[in-house]
Amino acid sequence: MITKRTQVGIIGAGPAGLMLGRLLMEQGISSVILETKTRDYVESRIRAGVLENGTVELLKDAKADYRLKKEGQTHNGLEFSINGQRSRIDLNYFSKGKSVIVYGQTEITIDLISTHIGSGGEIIFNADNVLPNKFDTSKPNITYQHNNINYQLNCDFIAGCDGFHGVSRSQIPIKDQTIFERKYPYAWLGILAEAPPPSNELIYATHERGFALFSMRPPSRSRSYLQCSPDLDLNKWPDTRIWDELQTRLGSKTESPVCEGKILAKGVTPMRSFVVEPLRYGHLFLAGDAAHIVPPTGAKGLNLAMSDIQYLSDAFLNFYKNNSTAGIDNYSKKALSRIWKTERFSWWMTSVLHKIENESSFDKRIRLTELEYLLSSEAAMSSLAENYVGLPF
Ligand code: RFL
Ligand code: PHB
Repeated sequence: MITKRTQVGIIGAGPAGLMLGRLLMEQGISSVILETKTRDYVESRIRAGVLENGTVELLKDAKADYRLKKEGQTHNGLEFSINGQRSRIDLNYFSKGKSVIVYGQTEITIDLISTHIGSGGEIIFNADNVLPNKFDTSKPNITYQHNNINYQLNCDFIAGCDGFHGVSRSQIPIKDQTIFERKYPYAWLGILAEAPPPSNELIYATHERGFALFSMRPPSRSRSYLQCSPDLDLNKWPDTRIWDELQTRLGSKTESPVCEGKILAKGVTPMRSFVVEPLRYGHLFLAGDAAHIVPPTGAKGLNLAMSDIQYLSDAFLNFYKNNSTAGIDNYSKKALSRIWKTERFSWWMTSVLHKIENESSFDKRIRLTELEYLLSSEAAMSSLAENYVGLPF
């Protein structure tokens, strides 16, 4: 067993773990990031695409915004399509000057990894059997194997940034976790295609046949999603069927039809809302998808991981620079307050836009009326815009 030492041991090299490692390093605090997958795998995962201003600011602090500044697309509005009838919400106007940036999570991951390694940060990819230990004491450690050699990483704190299926949350005694969860009876079939999107802004569409989302990956690709059954068989969805369904749900009489092109990736994403409380157990802190999941309809998962990391890095900084535990003591409460507001928004966006099987005529009318109200009320549009561009970090 080889013993190593760092100040903060980070489990997971997703956006949360990478951002934490970067921000700590910028403040002179040491960390080691342990990741179970290969670098190639982590850098090719396709996920989020919409960034709030707070996330963009953190990427700047992390010195990982050099490509984002050139390639990110500012979006000042978004569209809703209801049974083919399209309406635009001016996010910039209703949020008093704010906007979102469209830039893929895949690119963010690549940029964070390259900046971190380029500035001497340590990320161990392909680490096996990563396990946080003794985190109920002030001398925790993480054990792992790498290239068949056993390691023990001693640290002051452990950050569990290992996503929903990671090991960190599962090591906290069940009796000390309170879990809040909602599963949705539908999923998303997502595609990335070599084809221009139907509009230069995102379109959230609800239709008799279900929800569809038309997004993009600048400069030239479209990223689209279709509401589908969680057990959808991808073999039964050849490209032509996907394009037809996207076209139908956008509305066949639309002035900007769906452009077809080579489909580069296809995948099914289940939908879930999940929160564990608290986010701290002794010297182990959970952040990002390890602690909470939102359904992707509001584009919030990555952004929420970033606000956790802002609070957690500030807390560690306060500990190391000012010898104060106030930040780490307050981390869970502070992060959960923003998490729950974002959970509410994501649940609401999801519920009003998706069709459920056997929906009663009353429930359907209420759902459509909610959308009609949204698109006709300045107060409702302001509320949507405030949440979509992101509540303050
Ligand atoms: P991640 O990205 O899951 O990273 C966790 C990392 O931990 C590693 N890991 C381990 N490492 C060591 N030891 C173990 N035992 C480990 N177990 C796991 C994993 O390999 C991985 O590298 O979590 P993180 O960092 O908290 O980041 C969260 C975001 O990835 C997630 O919330 C977003 O992608 C959600 N999301 C969206 N968020 C947005 O803000 N805007 C969007 O537009 C948006 N769209 C989406 C999305 C998620 C989607 N899917 C596929 C779930 C669209 C989709 C389709
Ligand atoms: C995406 O571009 O992947 C995306 C955009 C908006 C969402 C979810 C995903 O709400």
